[in-house]
Amino acid sequence: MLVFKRLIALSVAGLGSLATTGLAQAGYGQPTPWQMNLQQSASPVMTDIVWFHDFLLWVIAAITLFVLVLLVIIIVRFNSRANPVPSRTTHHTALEVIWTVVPVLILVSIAVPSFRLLFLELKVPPADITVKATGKQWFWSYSYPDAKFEFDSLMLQDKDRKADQPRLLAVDNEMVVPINKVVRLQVVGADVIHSFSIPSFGIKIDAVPGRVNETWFKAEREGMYYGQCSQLCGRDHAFMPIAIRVVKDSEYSAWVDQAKKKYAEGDASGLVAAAAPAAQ
Ligand SMILES: [Cu+2]
Repeated sequence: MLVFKRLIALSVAGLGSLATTGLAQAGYGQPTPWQMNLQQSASPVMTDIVWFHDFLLWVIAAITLFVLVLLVIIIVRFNSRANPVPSRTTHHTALEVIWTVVPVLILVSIAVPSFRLLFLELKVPPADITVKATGKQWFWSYSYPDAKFEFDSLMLQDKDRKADQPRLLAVDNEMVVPINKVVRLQVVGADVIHSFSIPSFGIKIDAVPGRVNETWFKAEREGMYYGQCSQLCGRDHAFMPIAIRVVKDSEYSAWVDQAKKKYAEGDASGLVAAAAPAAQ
């Protein structure tokens, strides 16, 4: 019993200390100190992912508690002191049917929303704009095939970073997309396998050399959204963040006009050559 009391005291103390450090509500687009959950959703897919995650958490918690209760009953009621003469029961048809059917029902209730989510992620709806992201050692290039320009996006060094820009996540040239528009995202690797990931949009897709992977997102909230390369890709893997700025339609068209001039062809290819001197 002393062990139980100590365990309870320990968990109460643990919860208390978590509460006082301020169990952080997860933020949008980037991690927050002491974050305890997924980043907040800014796209329909992520909203479903968050729902599915929470739903599974309840299912898992219920199963774990149920098993714990069974174990405690067995320990208390069926130990050799409390129950010196064990029953010799070996079959119980009703019980066996229940413990087969109930888990099947639980699995079906998980499978249905799981497949629905999978199809939502995989089936790209008719897109408003297309952006192609190319993973390179060790930065990303974004190309807007409709507007015909391409540019490189490199992590900002500490000396170039403004106060409101997050360390290791902010970049020099952000990908810009309009709000509430379906963005078809094509992802490819130029040298090795990278992975394109933005937690708040619920996307993570491998960038494989010689193969175009496709996914989509619809940003439902303006602001900055950050992610990181999520496939170990070499020396500077930790330093090739992804930054997407979501803006109003009018700001987006203004940005496209300006970007067409800024990233006029020729400049971009020069940048690529300069930024990737030695792939390994
Ligand atoms: Cu990487």
